[in-house]
Amino acid sequence: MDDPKKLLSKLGYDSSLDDILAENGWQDFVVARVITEHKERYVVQSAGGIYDAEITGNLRFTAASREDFPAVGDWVTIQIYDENMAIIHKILPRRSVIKRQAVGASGTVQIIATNIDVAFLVQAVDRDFNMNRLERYLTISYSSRVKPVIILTKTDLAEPKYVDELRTLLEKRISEVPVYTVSNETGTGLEEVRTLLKEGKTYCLLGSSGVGKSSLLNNLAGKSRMRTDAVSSSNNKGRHVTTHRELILLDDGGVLIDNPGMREVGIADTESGIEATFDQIMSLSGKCKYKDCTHTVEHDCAVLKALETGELDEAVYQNYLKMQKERAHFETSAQEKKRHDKSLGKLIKNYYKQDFKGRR
Ligand SMILES: Nc1nc2c(ncn2[C@@H]2O[C@H](COP(=O)(O)OP(=O)(O)OP(=O)(O)O)[C@@H](O)[C@H]2O)c(=O)[nH]1
Ligand SMILES: [Mg+2]
Ligand SMILES: [Zn+2]
Repeated sequence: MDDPKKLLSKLGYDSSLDDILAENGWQDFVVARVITEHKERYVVQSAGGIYDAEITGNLRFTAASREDFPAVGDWVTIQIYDENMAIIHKILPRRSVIKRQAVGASGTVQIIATNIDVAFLVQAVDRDFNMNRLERYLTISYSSRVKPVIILTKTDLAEPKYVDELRTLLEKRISEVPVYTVSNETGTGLEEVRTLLKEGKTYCLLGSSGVGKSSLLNNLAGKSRMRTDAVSSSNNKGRHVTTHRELILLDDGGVLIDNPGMREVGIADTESGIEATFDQIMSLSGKCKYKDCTHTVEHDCAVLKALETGELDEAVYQNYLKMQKERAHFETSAQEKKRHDKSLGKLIKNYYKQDFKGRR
């Protein structure tokens, strides 16, 4: 068995967390990392072992939003009360948070994972390959301040020439993001990905269902840790093999977080993420005549000019517009929600005031 301190640092613990514990007077608590989550029930790992955990009533009571609940990847303080049971008291400040805008009416922000160093953006080179989706994942990584790495899987199913073409296309459209190609079937390219993994660092696997995230994790772990499944090509719609997020500590160092495939990747508050993703447009925009140029109808717009000359790719431009629109929509609905909450708060306050007056 590993020495406890060593195990924690393998899990990603570093001394900056010691300072946080000291500042808050939490040194006497046991520190653990959240490794899975099922509807407010958690599994946490500490130096001493793995525990089923629940949050304190106080934590639940004071939680104002989803972000106040523990998420996979979080460092938490716990109190162990049985051989394998624990209570989560506090969530330590998060170094990074990967989140997305949930689809549907609720429109809430969903935390995918926290305290991540690198996001592996996984796409298969078969018919799943989709540049726009990749740009979405990229935007999410940048706005979470997590370094992205693109991993193309299932290279055994495509002509090598096609894989090369994709790589060239990616290097042109998404510069400065490393691209790796692997086959989970034949093992080609796995070694290169393995060299990326560093002890004490956390890697999050993101991508659609069936692209081979869990297969990649198993290959990197050197054994089967996650269930994978043959998604038959006739009915692969909506069948997620992985059903919950899970954090796995690799024997050789490195922590991997596997996720259920995402069908829709809504972007949330990601102005800076969009800027980083569409860096070509951003640098062009410096030459637009108007500072607040929207690059749609303005005269002397450097972006529109580059589009005309072909210097800027039409597809990149269209995806940029689409994501800006979505962001604007997100911001309006977030503002509306705030306004609504505020007026609701006022209403309640007034109600109580009246109530008290009435009684007097
Ligand atoms: N030919 C080939 N098949 C692969 C490769 N990687 C994964 N697969 C197969 O693709 C299917 C789905 O793989 P998973 O690893 O379960 O996919 P996933 O991304 O974890 O899917 P979800 O858990 O639903 O998000 C399985 O049948 C795998 O055997 C690959 O590189 N080549
Ligand atoms: Mg999976
Ligand atoms: Zn412009």
